[in-house]
Formats: sequence, C-alpha cells, structure tokens
Amino acid sequence: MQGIVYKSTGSWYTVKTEDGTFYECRIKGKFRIQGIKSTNPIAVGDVVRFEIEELGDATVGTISTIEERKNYIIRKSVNLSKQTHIIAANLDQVFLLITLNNPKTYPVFIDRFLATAEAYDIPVVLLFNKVDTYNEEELLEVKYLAVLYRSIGYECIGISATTGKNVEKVKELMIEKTSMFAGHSGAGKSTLVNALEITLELKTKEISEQHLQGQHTTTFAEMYDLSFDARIIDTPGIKGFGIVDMEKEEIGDYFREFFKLKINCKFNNCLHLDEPKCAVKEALDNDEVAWSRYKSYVQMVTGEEENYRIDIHNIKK
Ligand SMILES: Nc1nc2c(ncn2[C@@H]2O[C@H](COP(=O)(O)OP(=O)(O)OP(=O)(O)O)[C@@H](O)[C@H]2O)c(=O)[nH]1
Ligand SMILES: [Mg+2]
Ligand SMILES: [Zn+2]
Repeated sequence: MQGIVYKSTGSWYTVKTEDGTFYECRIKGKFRIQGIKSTNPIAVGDVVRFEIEELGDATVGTISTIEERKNYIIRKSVNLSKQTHIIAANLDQVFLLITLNNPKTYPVFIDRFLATAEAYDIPVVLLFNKVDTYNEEELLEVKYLAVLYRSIGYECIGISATTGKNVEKVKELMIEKTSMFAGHSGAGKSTLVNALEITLELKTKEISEQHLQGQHTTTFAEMYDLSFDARIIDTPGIKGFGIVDMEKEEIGDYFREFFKLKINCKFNNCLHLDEPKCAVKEALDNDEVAWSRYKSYVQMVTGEEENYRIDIHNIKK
C-alpha cells in the first residue's frame, strides 16, 4: 500500500492512503536514508509504502520504503548540534508566522529561515500575525519589514488569526497546495489553522497558560486536510534555526538581493566580507541593502551559531 504521512510521533506514523483510510505504521529496524543524517528518517509529508498486518484487534502497518522527496525543510536539532531534524517533506510553500512580541521574532531568525527555504527551493510567504495587538510604533515596524521583504521578492501579509483579518487572503494562496506553518512557539500557528477551518479546534495556548513561557502547545507536526482543497502542516514552535549543509560560498546565493548583485563584485567567489570592490557592500553603503540582512548573512557565514539559539523567552527587552 502507499500513502502520505500525516503525523509522526517518533515511533508511530499515521499514514493516509488514497482512499482516505488512516493507518498507524511503524518502521522496521534501522531505517536510514542515504545522505541525510537526521533524528527522524521519515517526516510528515513523506510518501511511503507499507504492508499491513493484524495485531490483536488492530491493523498496523510496517513502512518498507519512502519515495523520493520533492523537497524538505530541515534544521539542526536543538541539543545535538550534529544531528538534523526534517520538519516536513514535499511542500508547495511555507508560511512563516512572525510576531513583534509575545513572542518576539528577530530578523536573524527570519533570514536564516528564508535562506534555508531558498536552498531547498521552497517558496515562503511571510505572515505578520497579531496585528490586532500592535501599537502605532509596532505597526510601523511591521510596515518597514513588509516593505523590506517585498523588495527582496517575498510576499508579506499582515494578519490576525483571532480577528480573522486577511485570513481569506491566506486561504486563497493555499488552494490546491500543501503548505506548512512555521514560527516561534506562541506565534499563532495553530490558532491560524483553527481560523481557516473552525471545525478543527486544534489545541492552542490558553490565556491562563501564557505565563508558561517556552512551553510548546503543539508537540508534533501534523497535516490536516482542509475543506477548501488545501493541506496544512501545523508544526511545533522553533526557537532557533540552525542551518544545515551550506558551504560558506553558497550562503550569499540564498540571500536573493545579494545573489543579484554578486555579478558586479570584483571577485566571482566574493564572500562580501572584506573583499575590495564588493557590490553587496557598496549597496549596503548606499542603503540599497538592509543592515539587518547583512548582519544575518555575516552571522551565518562566520558560523556564529550560538547566538541564534538563545532562548527567545529569556531575553528581557
Ligand atoms: N491577539 C491575538 N492573539 C493571538 C493571535 N494569534 C494567536 N494568538 C494567541 O497566541 C497564543 C498562542 O497561539 P498558538 O496558536 O497556540 O501558537 P502556536 O504558534 O501554535 O504555538 P506552539 O504550538 O507552541 O508552537 C494563543 O493564546 C492565541 O490565542 C492574534 O492574531 N491576535
Ligand atoms: Mg501550535
Ligand atoms: Zn561581494
């Protein structure tokens, strides 16, 4: 039988076949995928083949093979820096939920995420959530960020998952596609899924639990079929986004505006750091490239991996 993985809890995988039946499946023995060293060999979105057997009253499956992935989104595991974790596979697009506070999303997190998605060829749409809670100054900041990221080529939408503002716009982009919601814990991913499909009633952080900082409400990635011909993968919040398998020399190619300028750098292997006649640095001096983007880039190239992983909840503003 063949199906798509809708949920993975570590040892069990929920697989949906084409006729709409869900099967609980396991992996037999050690299951390794060539070339990828990850903590989870199979991720939500994977297409797998499996055999079923009767186990007492239940029918369970054993996954035998996994079909080649169209793409996947991967990051370094939080504690095991050498290990990687595949968040989801076979995506048409990712929506990154950004909040200015509760929790605060820093530009470096956005940029790391965008570069990784660019490397794996996955389109990203930026959703600035909780606009109903922002004061004038914060709304200006949203506007600034939206103008910046639009100029680089990313679609940006200001939304409110609780009031429903612009949720229809998000819906329109999701039709006929498999999408994923990503972002820090508390950014409102599950709330937005609920806003898209009110019958789902996914667990979201209760107001009474909001003081429990750093607690994830969603603990496993899970895919849902939505009534408007769309599939969404809700994921647990991520704190940091460690980049995986990127050579220093290629990171600049995943910053779209840098990539466009690179042809004008004196050296074709320019890292845009201290090289003479660097078009990126010239653009930076002329305010044609944003300092926040350049800072994120330098952090990634020089391998300052620690900083991004600071617990965002421990930062006092
Ligand atoms: N005011 C306001 N609150 C929101 C909005 N979106 C989400 N929230 C609240 O933010 C809190 C966190 O929302 P969740 O949907 O649980 O966040 P999450 O991103 O799924 O978090 P994890 O599952 O831990 O990754 C909840 O109390 C929501 O009600 C919004 O647009 N406006
Ligand atoms: Mg959630
Ligand atoms: Zn350069």
